[in-house]
Amino acid sequence: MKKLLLLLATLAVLTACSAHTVVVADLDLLSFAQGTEGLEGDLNIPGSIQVYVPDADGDLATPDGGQLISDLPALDVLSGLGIDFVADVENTGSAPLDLQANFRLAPTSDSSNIYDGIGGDTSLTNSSLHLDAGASGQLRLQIHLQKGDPALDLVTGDGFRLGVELRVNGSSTIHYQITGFHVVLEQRPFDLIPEP
Ligand SMILES: [Ca+2]
Repeated sequence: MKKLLLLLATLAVLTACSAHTVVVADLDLLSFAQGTEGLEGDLNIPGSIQVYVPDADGDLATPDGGQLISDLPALDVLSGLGIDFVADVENTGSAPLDLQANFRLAPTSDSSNIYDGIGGDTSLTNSSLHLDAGASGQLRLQIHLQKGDPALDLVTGDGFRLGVELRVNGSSTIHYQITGFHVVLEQRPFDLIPEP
């Protein structure tokens, strides 16, 4: 009887596991970058600027296709997508600054501009930060999409695109460093079993 109970308990655990999501990939997007170019630097803010990271066209100030993420297994059966972006920012000038960040997700086909609302790109979340002269702060964007969220439909077997639009207002200078950009892919083990 003890054995049977143990077996039933084991089955219950296995059943629970099959309905759970598992993390299948934890991507560190910073490892895709070429050195520190675009990840750390100083910007002069002459009233207002907009920059787009990661920079895909050699100019931080122009919107582009962002970071293409592809060639990963089972992207078409994702049950969840987590994104975590962190940037450390210091106001190195003598006037206050306001920063706003907007996270974008787009299908692979939207290769020229994932910030214009045309071709399928969408806004995922916003974050803002006020920095007095000499102050430091952290800009963080965290998202967890789950099955049923329309934004997750933009992720297909071909991949997807990601990017952040940063707007800075004020007349000062900043030093910035992007310290984290992780993407976590989640799947249900059941979905990974090929249909006969
Ligand atoms: Ca677009």
